[in-house]
Amino acid sequence: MPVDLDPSRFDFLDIEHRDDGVSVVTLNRPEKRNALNVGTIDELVDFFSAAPRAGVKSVVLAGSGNHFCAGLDLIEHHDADRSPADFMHVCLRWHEAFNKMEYGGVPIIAALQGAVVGGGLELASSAHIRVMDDSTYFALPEGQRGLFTGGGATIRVAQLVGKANMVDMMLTGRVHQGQAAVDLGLAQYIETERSSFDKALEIAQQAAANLPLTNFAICSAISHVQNMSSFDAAYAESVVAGVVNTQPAARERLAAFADKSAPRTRPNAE
Ligand code: 1HE
Repeated sequence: MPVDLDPSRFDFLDIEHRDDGVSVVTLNRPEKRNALNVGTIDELVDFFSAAPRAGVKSVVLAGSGNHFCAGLDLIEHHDADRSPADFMHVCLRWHEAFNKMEYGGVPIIAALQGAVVGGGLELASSAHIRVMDDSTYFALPEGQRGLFTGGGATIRVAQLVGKANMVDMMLTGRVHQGQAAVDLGLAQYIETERSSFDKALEIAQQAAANLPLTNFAICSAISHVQNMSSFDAAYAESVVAGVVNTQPAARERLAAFADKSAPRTRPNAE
């Protein structure tokens, strides 16, 4: 693993590079409920800027302790007594981190427990897949605190749950949990028998077995295409497919399908 992703460089993130190509990135301030201070955001920018070029095949994003993330570090924010321009720059840095995640091309699976609130939900919604368990709950308490979202919730949370549900969450502080949260679109998986981490790791291992260029397209092109007109999106999709679907390693996988050595796509029960 290149030196710029050496775990010792990170103070606010615990990083484990596993032999299977999965890197586990864990917010490491459980005593602060993993609230996002400036240092943590800086390290997320650093990690996710380098990950696509460092051979990281997929990432499990986790929080230590009983809560995934309590959002903006409200104490740091209070003590800093920021000007409007100061806080705008804080938010721009959050966007830098979260855009690196969403558009970076490396699959990120969020393992969620306890509170996933405010900026914690903005962080989770920048991952490509979210896994929750019985303890997980989602909320946007900014409305009650006299604040507004600044880390991309108006984009990503609104895309997940729809505008009306996001407005409801912000106006009323409504908390979503359990299967209802999955049905709303906040998570794709809910684990009741084991931890969200175990399931997230399993998914990350599955994703790591895909071809890197294919994963790059899945975890970059789909997001970019959503920002385009249908006309331009069709063009971009064709160009990406031209590159991805003719890569030598994909030809090998197609040959395995043709000679019947590759598994067929069938329901899990079969
Ligand atoms: C914090 C933070 C924080 C906890 N910033 N320090 N987010 C919120 O409004 C959520 C605020 N947090 C909470 O509602 C609760 O802490 C929890 C429900 C997440 C957890 O409750 P609990 O009882 O386990 O912990 P606690 O006793 O509230 O907090 C434990 C410690 O964590 C305590 O520090 P201590 O030094 O007094 O022990 C808390 O101060 C600290 N802590 N949450 C700083 N958020 C770009 S805009 C983004 C907008 C937002 O994200 S607004 C924030 C929304």
